[in-house]
Amino acid sequence: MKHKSTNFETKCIHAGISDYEFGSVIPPIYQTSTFKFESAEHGANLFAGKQKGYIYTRMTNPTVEALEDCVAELEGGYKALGCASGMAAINTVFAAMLKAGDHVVCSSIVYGPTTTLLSTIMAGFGVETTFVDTSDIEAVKSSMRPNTKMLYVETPANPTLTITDLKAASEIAHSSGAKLVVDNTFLSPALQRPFEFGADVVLHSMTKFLNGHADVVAGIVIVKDEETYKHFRKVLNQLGGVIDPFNSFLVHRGIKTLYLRMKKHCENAQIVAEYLEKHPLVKWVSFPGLKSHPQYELAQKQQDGPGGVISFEVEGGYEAGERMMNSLTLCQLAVSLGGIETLIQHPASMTHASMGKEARMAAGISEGLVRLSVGIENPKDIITCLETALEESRKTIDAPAV
Ligand code: LCS
Repeated sequence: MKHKSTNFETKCIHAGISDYEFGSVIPPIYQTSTFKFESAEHGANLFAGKQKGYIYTRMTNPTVEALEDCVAELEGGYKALGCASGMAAINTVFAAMLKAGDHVVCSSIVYGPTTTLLSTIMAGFGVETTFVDTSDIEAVKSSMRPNTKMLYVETPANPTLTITDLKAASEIAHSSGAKLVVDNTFLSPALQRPFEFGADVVLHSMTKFLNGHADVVAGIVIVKDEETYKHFRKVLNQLGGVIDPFNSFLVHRGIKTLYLRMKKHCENAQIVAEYLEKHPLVKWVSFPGLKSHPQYELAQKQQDGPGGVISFEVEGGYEAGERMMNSLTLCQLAVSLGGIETLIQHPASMTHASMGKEARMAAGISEGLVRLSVGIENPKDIITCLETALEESRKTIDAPAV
């Protein structure tokens, strides 16, 4: 009988299906679009759900299923649905849970395209959204309406790292007859498992920490019960935004080292955040592992670590920040996060540009904010790179006004 460990590092290696064809230790890549039926009757039975088996890869595929079962177990859910990207996962959740006339309460700070999706496409379909600072639980409570079907939170939020109290949020959602959906991308199940605090649906951009190697775009939705799973599966099958077998294999391989990577991401980010906080050319730093983070205590309660993402602002405004980003020698100037390499980007002109300045200002995403995804390099090398770049940024401050 399969030994079920409760230790996360063991789960990263063994979670999900363990018996593969031919005794393969690692899930084989079933790179096929379709599956042969033994007979016409067999095909009909599979379609009718009278027999278990595979039909067509948009519906299910053994390599994809191996990854889905692994992530579902890591999150403590019932089953999962692998998607083509994080945005495909979010679209699947919205399509499965919302209809015209429904109302959504969403964190004012979430990944830019999530905000835009709600305020444009979903609004066009007749779904209204109220964006609210979900770290303010009273504000969340007063935003709920009789037709609110979903409370959507990202915690820590991209890019400010604002934290939402998941237990309080789930209590508010449930007492209003709504469901709590949590984007858990920034921490991964290694550091936060929203179902433990009452969430109804959890989703990820697996492009980030779950895969961890910056070589795949993928997403996943995890649900708690069979009924929801069956409904979501039908919706995903109709929308069509499924993950493919090869990317499933790569993400599954990445997950084997999730525990180790997250530990190192947290350690490195803590060192870098403390360094930045003391630096005279840094205006402010937001990182859940710093006592100066307004929700440090909450992070200690609901997270098993601070995560690997830091946001900060350089003295001297946009120009100084730009000069700093153009002077990097090790950290790479690129969007995305959660990979083994350190990445830096400027949300106002990049990941959150689609929101528009007004919405960014209202949400507290300043024009000078820089986001750093700390990799697993030696932290001394990351700091040396930042030190040189910050010194370069000083030149814009010291330059005489023309
Ligand atoms: N959720 C969060 C929290 C994200 O950060 C992202 C992407 C998504 C969902 C969407 O996932 P995707 O479709 O890209 O797999 N965040 C990005 C970022 O901050 N920079 O580039 C992508």
